[in-house]
Amino acid sequence: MDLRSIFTRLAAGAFLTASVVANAAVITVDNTDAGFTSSGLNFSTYESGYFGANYMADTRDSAGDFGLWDPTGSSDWVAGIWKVEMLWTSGPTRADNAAVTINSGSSTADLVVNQLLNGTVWNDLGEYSFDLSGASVMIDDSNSTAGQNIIADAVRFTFVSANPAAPTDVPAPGTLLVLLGAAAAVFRLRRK
Ligand SMILES: [Ca+2]
Ligand SMILES: [Ca+2]
Repeated sequence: MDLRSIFTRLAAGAFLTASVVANAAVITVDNTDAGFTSSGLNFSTYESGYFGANYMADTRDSAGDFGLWDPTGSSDWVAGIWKVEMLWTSGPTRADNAAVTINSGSSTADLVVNQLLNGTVWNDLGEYSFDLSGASVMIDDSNSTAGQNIIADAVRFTFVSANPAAPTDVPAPGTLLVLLGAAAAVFRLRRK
């Protein structure tokens, strides 16, 4: 095999690896999906660039509005590290301080998202370690002031890696000392 064909095969292998990564589990939860729940939000198609059939906007001056995306109903959902991205539509009344809570199932991370910026594109909210159950992303209007509204459209979860497992097959230090002691005893017996 000449160098050129080796490089061609290496390139094909790299491409295959890249495509496997690209095809890793991606779960998109839209505001019209079963995994989405909300309170105080209204459907809208007023601004373009939404994901799916529509998006939802809050009622501004009434408090307690929220939208929640739960990916755990998907057959692709597993415990592990997932990248979280959120899409909203652009508009002049968007909240610049939307409260977003990432719930891992056993702990939460609080973010503040500026929805006046980067509308209609997937916005990277970071990578988080999630449990098998209880995982969700929630947006609410607890930071919003009069005239601001939060937008709930779609959240995309992309699998990154499994959670690192705790080692289970390493002998405890005491076990190792017992083994060394036994080896020394055998050695002494042989010398006798
Ligand atoms: Ca939508
Ligand atoms: Ca509100």
